[in-house]
Amino acid sequence: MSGGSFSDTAIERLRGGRVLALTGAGVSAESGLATFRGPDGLWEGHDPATLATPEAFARDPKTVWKFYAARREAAAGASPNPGHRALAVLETELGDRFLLATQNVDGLHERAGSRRIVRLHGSIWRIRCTRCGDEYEELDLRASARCPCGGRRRPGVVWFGEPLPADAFDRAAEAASRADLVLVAGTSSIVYPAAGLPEIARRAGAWTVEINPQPTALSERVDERIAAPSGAALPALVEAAALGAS
Ligand code: BJW
Ligand code: ZN
Repeated sequence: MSGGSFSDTAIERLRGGRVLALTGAGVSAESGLATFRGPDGLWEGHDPATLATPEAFARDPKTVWKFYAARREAAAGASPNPGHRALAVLETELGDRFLLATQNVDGLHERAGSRRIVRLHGSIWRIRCTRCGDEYEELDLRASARCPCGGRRRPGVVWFGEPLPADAFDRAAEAASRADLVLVAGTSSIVYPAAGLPEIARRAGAWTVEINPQPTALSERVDERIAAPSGAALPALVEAAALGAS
């Protein structure tokens, strides 16, 4: 599929301005990972967005752990796609003019090479004890659900009603308020506060571009829409700006 045609404004701002990229589950769809609210959006009969809640964990921790164990396994078996890699190229080319704020917890951006990254919703590769608070990186897929202190462990992700990791939203909001260009890729833009970042940027004068094959809650409030998969559109953008050529 074509990567869509970006405006001159987007290309110019990419070449010379500050850029914030905001990503969601759709960016990993072409790596074979399920989105939250897609047509194939059920996991063993459960709505994933309902499983990703403190209430579900309190009621039925085994099912919630099974859901995250399955996602850890799927993510471990997946590879970054050209969309992830294009964002890593942008970071290499733009340096401190670039920041990636992701809602994704799968680690694929990091595996593609992104380092200037804010993880708004945590990581499935981190685990935290709900009793003693011990938090650590756990890459072993058979992570134990019990801490030595006797407490129950949980995935190090952000569920509905929980605050985002300290500083994560502030860093992203600061980048939004200073951005010349915002690229919003692969998100339905219904989950706040992440979904509010493009509006912060736009009010401060940024040009906002949505990359998503489907219209979303944000579509009518962006300057430009690229109706294409991010795995095609983001590399096309890098190429159009003649970045990452060497
Ligand atoms: C493609 C594609 C391809 C497909 N290429 N695209 C203001 C108004 C109303 C409500 C609120 C508000 N502020 C806060 C709230 C409450 C709540 C909220 O937003 N609710 C709304 C649903 C109404 N927010 C919260 O509770 C947040 N916390 C908070 O506000 O705390 C306040 C607080 C402060 C102090 C003390 C205590 C509290 C936390 C939100 C946490 C969200 N967590 C989850 C789970 C994370 C862990 C996990 O992954 O399991 O995050 S829910 C889920 O949704 C996940 C995602 O990151 C997030 C967003 O989903 P995303 O990424 O957009 O995926 P989809 O599936 O929705 O969309 C995929 C898109 O991709 C689609 O558009 C496709 O078309 C597209 N696509 N293929 C490009 N190839
Ligand atoms: Zn503990």
